[in-house]
Amino acid sequence: MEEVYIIQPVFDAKADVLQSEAVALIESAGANYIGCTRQTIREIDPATFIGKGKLEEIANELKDRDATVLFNGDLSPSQTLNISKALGDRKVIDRTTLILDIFASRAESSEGKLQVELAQLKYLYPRLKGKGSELSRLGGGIGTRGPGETKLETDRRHIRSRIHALEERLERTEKRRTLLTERRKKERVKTIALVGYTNTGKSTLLNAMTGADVFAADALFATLDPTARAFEIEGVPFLMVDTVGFLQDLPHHLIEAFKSTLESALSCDLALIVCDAGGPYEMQLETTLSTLKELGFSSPYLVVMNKCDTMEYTRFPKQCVEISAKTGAGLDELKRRIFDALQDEFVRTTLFVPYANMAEYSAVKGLLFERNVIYTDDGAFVEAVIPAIYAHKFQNFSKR
Ligand SMILES: Nc1nc2c(ncn2[C@@H]2O[C@H](COP(=O)(O)OP(=O)(O)OP(=O)(O)O)[C@@H](O)[C@H]2O)c(=O)[nH]1
Ligand SMILES: [Mg+2]
Repeated sequence: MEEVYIIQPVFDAKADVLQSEAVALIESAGANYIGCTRQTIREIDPATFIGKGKLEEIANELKDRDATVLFNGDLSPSQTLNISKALGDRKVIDRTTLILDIFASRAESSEGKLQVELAQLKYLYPRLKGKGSELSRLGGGIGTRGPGETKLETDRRHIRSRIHALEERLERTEKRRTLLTERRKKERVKTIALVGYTNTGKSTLLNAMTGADVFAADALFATLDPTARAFEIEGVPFLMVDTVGFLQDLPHHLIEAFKSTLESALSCDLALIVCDAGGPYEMQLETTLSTLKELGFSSPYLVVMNKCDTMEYTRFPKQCVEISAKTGAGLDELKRRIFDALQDEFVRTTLFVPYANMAEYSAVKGLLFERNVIYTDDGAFVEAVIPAIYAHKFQNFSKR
């Protein structure tokens, strides 16, 4: 198993969370974390980011080991090269390379695979400036694995044409997806998007709400591709969409790579921002909101505090919905809150349809959701939920 040693640059108090996340990321990539060095940064060394003295110490500590070094931040191509040289030609990866590697192993849809491979190659290309020695420095493992079982193209001469081909194919899938989104909009099924920090339980919640069987695991970025499942509240069908989790300092061009798939999920009627009630939920919420802002998100949202089963008591503002996707606690309340949040979109009413007008009613009844029908001597009482935009079509049947 690939061994990974972390260099953690320290700018402020955020470093602790970033460091423990890096350990989780290493494990999510199927590698083995072996140790860490922290370096407080007052001034960035343009050549090697951290000081030469520190690099000598690390070189010494690792001299008998074949470990990969993760720099838990973003490095320029030449900094990566210089650190690698200072550590005796050791394999050095940065945070983006590691995250991309996990994304590659998680991508399932063909579009997701294309997006990840494209992001990987675009990131790798300028890092393969030199000839043989720099290429071989990458060796195998993290940073060289493409989506699925593929190995990334690491021949600089071939990368350009591969990038071009991927871009063309993505453009075609994008067009097809836009058509699908438009159709969904026309069918007027309301979509609820699950968004939030990685590992907060979004997929578990999707499964609990819809009876789906989506992969959920104690790993970072278990979900990559948006997945949609249908469910009902009060007889009204909804669509719930699961999305990729966010992370602090998620490299900007990673967001860029997923922008198109995320945008379609985020053009939802309501978003549920899922947080881990027992974790650093303030940071999770902040990260999620700022990432959403970057993506141009503007739909209404509810904040959902998940994993409340792990807490002895909770003290969240009452706007938050407290649930446990695992035990099912609070899910009925969540459904109520979803319905309430969308109340302007629906009219709950009871119609009276005289038997003489049944044909007229039948012609439009596909537009509403019947909850209960009671037949009487001269007609039927229909308890229904009507999408607000169609309310006028039922004016003739308003209850007497
Ligand atoms: N105790 C507890 N654990 C939960 C709850 N919901 C989810 N989990 C666990 O949290 C871990 C992450 O769950 P996922 O549903 O994969 O989380 P996610 O937000 O989809 O994560 P990514 O797709 O990786 O972003 C899993 O180990 C779940 O079993 C909950 O309500 N209580
Ligand atoms: Mg998930």
